[in-house]
Amino acid sequence: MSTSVSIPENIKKILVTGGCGFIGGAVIRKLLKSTDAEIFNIDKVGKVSDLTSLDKVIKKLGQSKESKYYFIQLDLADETLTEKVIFDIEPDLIIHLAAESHVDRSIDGPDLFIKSNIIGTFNLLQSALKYWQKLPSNKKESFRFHHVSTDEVFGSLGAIGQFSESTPYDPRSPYSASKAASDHLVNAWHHTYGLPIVITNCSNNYGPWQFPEKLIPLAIYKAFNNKKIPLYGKGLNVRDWLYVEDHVEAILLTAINGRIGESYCIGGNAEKTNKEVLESICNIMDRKLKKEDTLKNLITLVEDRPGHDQRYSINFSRINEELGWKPKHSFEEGLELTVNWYIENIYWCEEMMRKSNYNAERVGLRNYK
Ligand code: TDX
Repeated sequence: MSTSVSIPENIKKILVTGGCGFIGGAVIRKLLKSTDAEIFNIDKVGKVSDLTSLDKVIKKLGQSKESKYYFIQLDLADETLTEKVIFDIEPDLIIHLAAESHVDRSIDGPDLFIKSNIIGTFNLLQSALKYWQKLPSNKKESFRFHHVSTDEVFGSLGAIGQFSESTPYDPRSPYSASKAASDHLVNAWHHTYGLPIVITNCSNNYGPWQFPEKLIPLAIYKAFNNKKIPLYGKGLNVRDWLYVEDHVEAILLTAINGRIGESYCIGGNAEKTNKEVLESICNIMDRKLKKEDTLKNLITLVEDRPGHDQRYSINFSRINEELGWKPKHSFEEGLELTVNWYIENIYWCEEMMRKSNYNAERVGLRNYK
């Protein structure tokens, strides 16, 4: 699918942070296919990071793209090195995705989330600001700092209502609190120092290459291996699901054409209870794997997540009206593509789990009891 955004000629160097993550990797793969700009990936390569998704695409694209892609292993918590790298690269655009992102892990160990998501963003902002202030006026004018965030900063909805750009922040987990803090820092660097920023707040993403700790890939992995599929609480919490490629288009569109200083809410128009999501996965897998007994029998209610947000729903009118974006994949299409990919790449899940010493066990209850 071709992107509906074209990267302007004057953007010759794009710096992506967190390119070894699920969404960051998808952003880089799209950029490599749709621009001749040089792409720099800064990533600390944490526990659940993956380099294979990019290796494959770069090999396919051949030598010409290989020489336009640069990977720098760097933890943004390192203030001095971060500044040096920004000045060495001289980016025209920064897309900041590097973040710890799993709510359950943030419950067990919030420290890493504070360090990566808050201190990391602070260091990147400071370096970007110093760099931006020294740019010549034409480059200064066109430079952008794009911060990728989540709908979880808005808290939890009841049965009705939607999040939009004017919803007050009300984060409730260590993860969402750390993302909310990073959003506030980005806004403050714009209002106080004039740094040209854009923020996007997106709903739940799914698709290929997502580490199998999040609901959808975990459920596919468990079902494939005939293991119990854990459903938290009563399974009635609602999420608004967006196929990752649609999110990537929204990120690039807003990074290039979004209004400076604004935030844009991005959603999938696909609200589902967790129970519905798991049943849909099992239905697809029953069909594909020609199961006699439905895999739905594996779905098992387990203890709820502490502080579990009830419902997320996004009103994405702003990005739709201003930039013409809407999701291209329905939930059914996206889920089919995702299940297909995981069935064909189940070895990738096993390899990732082995590398990160994770056995698809329950996380997120350690500090609770
Ligand atoms: O085994 C599970 N069983 C289950 O019922 C897991 C892992 C999750 N759940 C529930 C919890 C949530 O209600 O499924 C829902 C989705 O859970 P996650 O995949 O962990 O995502 P969520 O907590 O909704 O947060 C996600 O959306 C916003 C991402 O992980 C964040 O990174 C993003 O910012």
